[in-house]
Amino acid sequence: MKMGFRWYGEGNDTVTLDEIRQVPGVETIVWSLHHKQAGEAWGEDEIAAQIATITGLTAHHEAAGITKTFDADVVESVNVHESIKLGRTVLGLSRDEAIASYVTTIERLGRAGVKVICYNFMPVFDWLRTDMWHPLPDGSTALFYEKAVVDALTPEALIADMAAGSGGLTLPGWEPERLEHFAELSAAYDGVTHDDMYRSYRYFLDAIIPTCEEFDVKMAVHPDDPAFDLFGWPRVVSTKQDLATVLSLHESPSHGLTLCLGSFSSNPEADAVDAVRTFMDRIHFTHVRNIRHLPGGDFTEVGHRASEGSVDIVGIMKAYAEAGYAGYVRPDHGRHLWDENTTRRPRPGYGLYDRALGVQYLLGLWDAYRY
Ligand code: DNO
Repeated sequence: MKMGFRWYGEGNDTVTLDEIRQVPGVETIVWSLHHKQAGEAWGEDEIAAQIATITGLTAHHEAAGITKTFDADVVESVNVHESIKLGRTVLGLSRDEAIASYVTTIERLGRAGVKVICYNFMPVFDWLRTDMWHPLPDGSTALFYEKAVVDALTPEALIADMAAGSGGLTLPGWEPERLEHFAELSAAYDGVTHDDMYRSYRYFLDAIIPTCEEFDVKMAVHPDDPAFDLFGWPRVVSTKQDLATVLSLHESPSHGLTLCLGSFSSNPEADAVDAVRTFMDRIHFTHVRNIRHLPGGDFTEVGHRASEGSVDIVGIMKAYAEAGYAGYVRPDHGRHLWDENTTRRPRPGYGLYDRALGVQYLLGLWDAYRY
């Protein structure tokens, strides 16, 4: 198992690489080129520059005797254009044009040494919460999902709300350029079924997997978050059955999962440990975090420790350790602690401290079960 930590890039993250360097056990920086739009091919030079920033040490490090380095094996995310999910031209781009750009990006990332690409297949937008700074009893804040709020809101109002809560930073998968076309996108999903989505998904995989195999890149789909349909749009990576269906669309080992246990567990019926054990061979990357279910379909995010929430984090890490899991892992959304609630104001869920605590908890369990 290789421990990773998500980083949004210089000038785009309140956390620095030098801070992450001091979190014991972190070997991999999970990165992306966040300015790239879905459907746009990533340039070789910009890929090389970002990898150099992540993996390199400067004269300042040398002078200070700092030698610890990271690898840049995991990219999260390369976003999938809506035309690919819909199987037709949308926002002026045909699905085959969008796929051609995606293939170019895979090839360039593979040549640059990237091993895993995380992505999602959610209609219109990525993860969703109703409050980014929900107060917890200990004075920290965390991401919160209130079902009644989502049920009562239009997607447009929700987007305005999330944009306001994001502290001016772009949320992953919520590129402003894409949201400008929200009405068109929303209409494009009218009448689209889950089966239609699976058909488009298979077409996408058939088109990209040969390149993944050639360049030794593993595609790793992230579950829907939350893991159920929203606003009547078809989400196809939510339940255990969905994960099995998705994996059956292409048998190549280059097609696997980013098993995000927090997202998967947002459906109270989900059994996270069972999913880990069932899909172990196809898990290339995993996000391990905890949430607590509340009455009425709400949930709050909490610290990583099992007893803080509803997700069996101990059982999850035991399952990985017993299988000798060799893929990548990262802690996920942390609470916001200490100066993060006052001066630092990180990206919601992506502060430094609680994720650093999470790393230590996950590695503690791994070490205890592994040796
Ligand atoms: C949320 C993240 C997701 C994830 C994408 C993958 O914090 O886990 O935004 O990166 O869904 O494409």
